[in-house]
Amino acid sequence: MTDKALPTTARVLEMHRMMCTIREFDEQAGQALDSGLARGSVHQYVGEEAIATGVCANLAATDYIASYHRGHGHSIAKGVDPVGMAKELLGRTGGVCGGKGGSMHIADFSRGMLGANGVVPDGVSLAVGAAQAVKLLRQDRIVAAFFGDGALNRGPLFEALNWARVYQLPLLFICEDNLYSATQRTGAVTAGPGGVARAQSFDIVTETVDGNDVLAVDAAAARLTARIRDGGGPAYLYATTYRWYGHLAFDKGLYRDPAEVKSWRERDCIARIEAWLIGRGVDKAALAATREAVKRAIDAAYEAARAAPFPDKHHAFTDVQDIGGPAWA
Ligand SMILES: Cc1ncc(C[n+]2csc(CCOP(=O)(O)OP(=O)(O)O)c2C)c(N)n1
Ligand SMILES: [Mg+2]
Repeated sequence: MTDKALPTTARVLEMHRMMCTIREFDEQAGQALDSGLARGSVHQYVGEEAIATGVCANLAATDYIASYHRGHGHSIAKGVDPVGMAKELLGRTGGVCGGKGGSMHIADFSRGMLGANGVVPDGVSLAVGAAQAVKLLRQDRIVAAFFGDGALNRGPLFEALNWARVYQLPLLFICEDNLYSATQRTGAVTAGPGGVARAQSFDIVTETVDGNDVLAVDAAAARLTARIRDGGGPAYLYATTYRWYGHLAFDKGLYRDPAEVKSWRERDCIARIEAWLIGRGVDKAALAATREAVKRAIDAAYEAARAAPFPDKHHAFTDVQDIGGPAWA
């Protein structure tokens, strides 16, 4: 897609379905944590769906992504099966990581999803390594690294930007700025001119988009990924957005002004694209049917997860990195 060509209705309908799928998955992920079915932590992506959707719409199955703690949306948009993800959240067999990783460790190499990551912002370090490998092996693929605004004040991001630019790696950085790093307003702890300047200081090309506008994200991602595929080196997409819920599913987000939350909910990425589609002549009933079909599919995913057995205890030490055996212990 170029600037001049508006996306086809079919493409936008697909992105709409994807955003609805991500939202429904994470609404139910939050309920699973609240009810004790999911263990550990769950960071919901509700409100931010347009970014993962618009970026991944420009990635091939063979491309790689790396993510962070709020990673369910990126995984689904990259093609990871929601059934395997629901099983993973609930710690069951058939989970994408055998039920042993949970929400923050979802990875599925078969879909190019290199992993969520609980360490801020180590997904970008992983992505640089993957992009370096892609370049050394002369492979025809690119890498996309999603991270939050909390990464803007962490050293590994600067190392990653520097390395990617020095070696002109095929890497798209995507900063999802939802204004908060856990309970802290990021702007209050960020020196300098902000998140875009961070990348510009490494001479990396940047674009800024309204991250709640999936068409804007799609168009910017199309331009930047085309540039990267042409050998133009790394690029950086800065997308502004907002998470509807607390940092974790059980955080009520009381540190946020309710008026601020309300104003961002009014900018809902799904409602916006539905209005656009209706303007294109799509029937309201067709959009409602998509939402219902998505709900049924996600209900079935969590139902399958609840029905699946926990992993056998004899598998507790499989898939675990060998760090040296008894001598190390
Ligand atoms: C190295 C490191 N320090 C601190 C934390 C604790 N922590 C978890 S999430 C988070 C804030 C992240 O904010 P951001 O990157 O903006 O992502 P968001 O939660 O807003 O999506 C922090 C500080 C961590 N996970 N890793
Ligand atoms: Mg944030």
